[in-house]
Amino acid sequence: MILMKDIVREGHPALRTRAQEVTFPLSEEDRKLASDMLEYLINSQDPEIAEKYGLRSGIGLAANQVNSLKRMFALHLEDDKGELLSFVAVNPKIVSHSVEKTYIPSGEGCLSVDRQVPGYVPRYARITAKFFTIDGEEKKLRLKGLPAIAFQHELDHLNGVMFYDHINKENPFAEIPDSCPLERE
Ligand code: K2U
Ligand code: NI
Repeated sequence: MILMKDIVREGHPALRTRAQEVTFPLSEEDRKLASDMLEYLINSQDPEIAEKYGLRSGIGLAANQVNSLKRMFALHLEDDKGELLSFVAVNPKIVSHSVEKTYIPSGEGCLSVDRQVPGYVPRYARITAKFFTIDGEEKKLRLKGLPAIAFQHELDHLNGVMFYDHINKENPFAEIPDSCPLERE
């Protein structure tokens, strides 16, 4: 199972390296990595397991964060209708997005960043995402709200981008044009 010791932190070159496309069929190693990443998120959201193993809760995890430069990430969260979104996205892309932006009023965090970095992180409010499942099936999803934000946060990781790269350096809480803050649950 993936533990916090397996998650690389700021300063590790993997977080600033573009991950490479994965070829199908996935190798056994890649299938295990995908399964381990999703398992981490599930474990991290189980209070007993998270406590027992000292896991930080996460709704997304990208391969770069476990020092693997493959274009895949796991997401495990509920959407605003309470539907569970739980999958590993392979070779993910955003194929279209809204002009409107969104952001989390309290800012974003990251399992690879052991500090608070205050400020608004502008994200597209709605996206159409395309990716492959670990079995090579192409999926197309329209996402909004926290799922859309999480997808963009994880896709950034595959491109060596950290959430704070998007924060306004002069004024971290400057109003974001044409944006609407994420509604609290
Ligand atoms: O990639 C990661 O480090 C996991 C991130 C993903 C994420 C950050 C901000 C906004 C969306 C996704 C977080 O650790 S997941 C923790 C979390 C939990 C609930 C809501 C937001 C962030
Ligand atoms: Ni992150």
